[in-house]
Amino acid sequence: MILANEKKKIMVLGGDGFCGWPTSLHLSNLGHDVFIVDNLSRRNIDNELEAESLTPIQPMGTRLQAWKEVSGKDIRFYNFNVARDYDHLLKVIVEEQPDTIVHFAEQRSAPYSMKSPNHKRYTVDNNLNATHNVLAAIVQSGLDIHLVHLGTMGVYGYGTAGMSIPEGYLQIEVPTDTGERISKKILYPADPGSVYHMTKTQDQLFFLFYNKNDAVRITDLHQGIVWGTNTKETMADERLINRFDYDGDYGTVLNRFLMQAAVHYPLTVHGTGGQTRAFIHIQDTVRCLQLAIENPPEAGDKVQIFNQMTETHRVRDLAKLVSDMTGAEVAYLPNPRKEADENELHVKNDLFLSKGLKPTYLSEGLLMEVTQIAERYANRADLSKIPATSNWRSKPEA
Ligand code: NAD
Ligand code: USQ
Repeated sequence: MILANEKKKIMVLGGDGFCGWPTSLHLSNLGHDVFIVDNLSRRNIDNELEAESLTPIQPMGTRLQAWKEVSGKDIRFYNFNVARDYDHLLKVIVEEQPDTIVHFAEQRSAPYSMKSPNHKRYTVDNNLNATHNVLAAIVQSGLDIHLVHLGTMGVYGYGTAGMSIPEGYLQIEVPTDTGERISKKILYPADPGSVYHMTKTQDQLFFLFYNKNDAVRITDLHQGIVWGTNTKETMADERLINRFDYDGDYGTVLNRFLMQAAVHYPLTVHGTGGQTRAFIHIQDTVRCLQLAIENPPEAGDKVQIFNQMTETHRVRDLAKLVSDMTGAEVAYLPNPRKEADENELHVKNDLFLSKGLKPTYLSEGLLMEVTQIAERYANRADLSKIPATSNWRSKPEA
């Protein structure tokens, strides 16, 4: 719990989603005054894809009523499109006067963003306009609001040539025309691997500009792949359960493997499985959001960037881990994406650790996830939705 003078009013954009819902509950539980904005586009995409969360997520009204019964706390909900309804967004900001805006409201699947020209255009339109509208509205409101945005480790690309990826900025030294050497800190060079990831690299430039021009206080969290389902708060009542995506577009690799093991489907490793990625448990995601909100940049500070991840793993090692634990078979499939077959990945995450993050590692949480979620809801699975059908190549390679 927080002290009365630490209580903040927090606007959560995208608060119905996989990260946004448990974050809203966590912040509300701490004693902050939380309200959610979401246009339920993610639920509509489920309708489009004819896929559903493995867990039985409840409509927003039921979720909020359950939270009121469990905690005695109110979370308010506004349903509108942040990317389209600028006037509505500005009006809510001016009336509510939030101290912090947490921005999760983007289309977050790389495969979905690569399905067709229309999916590419929707992702660019939605994500860039959502982020730009929030920044423009903060400036137009005249309020001193701290914006906390969910970015991705994918802005850096995943190849590091042996060095550790720093937290956002790279110290470089370049020669001048007169032969002197000068030092400079620049944004780490962007290297997106999908249209979705490309929108996150552009978000960074929006932040750089609005921070420089209008002194907006911004924290950008470069998050790795989130695994797990529930947090302390979402476990309090089954009506609060979080979403668990397993389909070929929205399911992320480790949660897919856990679900596949539970339904006896061979684990779908793309290519050699040599891709190394960064991971974080959903319980640590909500804790990181709390730490970012509690540690805002000062007026005049440049954009604060934290790497929000706790460990790195190679995809084939994850498959082996899940297979050893459950007896699941492993299938090596042609990779539908264009990505390096094998990569090393070293990432710095000192900033969150120094602020008190105590990571939940795979070794502690995996088995619980298999038995309490994947096996428990296996009867809701539609196995026809497991294959990844979105292809990065316009034509299959010869
Ligand atoms: P999600 O799709 O489950 O949630 C996003 C929410 O935002 C949805 O409820 C959706 O309806 C809403 N939304 C989207 N566009 C909107 C708009 N224009 N107006 C109003 N609401 C809108 O995604 P998530 O997994 O919770 O991810 C949240 C954020 O975290 C994303 O920005 C994503 O890029 C980032 N992130 C996610 C992961 C992960 O593994 N899930 C990892 C790294 C970063
Ligand atoms: N992969 C498999 N088998 C599968 C699914 C994925 O081998 O069944 C491989 C992919 O080819 C890729 C890796 O696993 O090499 C990760 O894929 P993913 O779908 O788990 O994650 P990704 O597409 O990178 O996107 C997810 C979130 C996104 C977030 C990103 C963080 O959907 O919102 O930004 O993780 S990061 O990867 O660090 O950029």
